[in-house]
Amino acid sequence: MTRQHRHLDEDDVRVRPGRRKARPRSKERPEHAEAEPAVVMTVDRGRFTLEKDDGTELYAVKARELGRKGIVVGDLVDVVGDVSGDVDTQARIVRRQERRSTLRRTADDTDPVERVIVANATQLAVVTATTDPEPRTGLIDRAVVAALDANIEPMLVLTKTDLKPADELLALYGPLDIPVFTIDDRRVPDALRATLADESTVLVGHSGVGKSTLVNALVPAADRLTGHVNAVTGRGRHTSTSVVALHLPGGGMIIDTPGIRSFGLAHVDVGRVIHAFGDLEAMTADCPRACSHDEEECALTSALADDPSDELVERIASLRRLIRSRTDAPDQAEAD
Ligand SMILES: Nc1nc2c(ncn2[C@@H]2O[C@H](COP(=O)(O)OP(=O)(O)OP(=O)(O)O)[C@@H](O)[C@H]2O)c(=O)[nH]1
Ligand SMILES: [Mg+2]
Ligand SMILES: [Zn+2]
Repeated sequence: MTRQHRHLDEDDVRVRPGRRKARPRSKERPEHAEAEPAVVMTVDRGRFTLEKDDGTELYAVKARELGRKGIVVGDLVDVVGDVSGDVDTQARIVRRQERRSTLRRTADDTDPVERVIVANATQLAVVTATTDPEPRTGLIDRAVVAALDANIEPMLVLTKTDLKPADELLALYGPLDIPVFTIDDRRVPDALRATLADESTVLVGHSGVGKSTLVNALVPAADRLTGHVNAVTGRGRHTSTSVVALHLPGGGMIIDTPGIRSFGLAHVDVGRVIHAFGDLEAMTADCPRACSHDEEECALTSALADDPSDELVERIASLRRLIRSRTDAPDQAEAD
């Protein structure tokens, strides 16, 4: 709409309010009625790669009317303009569909700026190497909490078991009752493939743990660049620099992300974490108001006194570790 048009409209309203010419939106912007649905596969400095339902890839920018509304990988959008997919043509994203889920993190726990990592994921796989780089349980716990908060199913993928067995991590995370898979020398177990089928799974973890290696094993055509881990520092090289979604051959999507150092949880309400543990939540009916579930007066503490079985002890300890991960100092100071 030009400036002159807008001015005329205002005049109309002022002078003859009852007789303003009706101008249906569809006539004003006929192209929006023809908008086509697409999914965002990559984002690179304001340029988006989209894929239409028929599999056509196209490039697009955000239409001005979207304003500050963020568009991230996984978003379902409506796109207008040249949607032929020809190189050198650009379409415009005019609408963002409602999101099924929004995975966010903040740089640290006091950072008010939330970064949306990905939209519409149904599962989050925390990828952790048994060694090279050394596992850090803080990041695992925090990523699990962020997933639970966002209504995304968490799972663990433990890589490099050919270099070091996963026993310690398996013992630590077993009681949480979330799916755990191990990867021996880059070989993807069938059970992991089955769990990823027809879902939209985002991979999250430190640099060098093998996220892109896993993507390449799952999607032979992916050709994701992989790096190596520095033998002296034990750190990855931050080989992947942007979020990329890929289709799995059997259906579903896998989303590769750049390695992260920490997972700030400033935006998370840990009160929601316990909902993911139905058996434990059922025991919290007699908790004091606003119980953190990590305190002496908590009903879980008395439940433990009644039933001090190893299973319950470990399960409650695991839940409380997750709850505490929100207030523990994040692995900030640790370098990438
Ligand atoms: N021995 C062994 N090496 C692995 C395994 N999985 C991955 N690697 C190696 O680990 C290194 C890092 O792998 P990447 O896939 O680049 O790691 P990434 O998580 O994508 O790292 P960023 O992109 O930096 O976040 C590469 O040299 C891989 O070959 C495994 O199961 N066993
Ligand atoms: Mg990578
Ligand atoms: Zn409680």
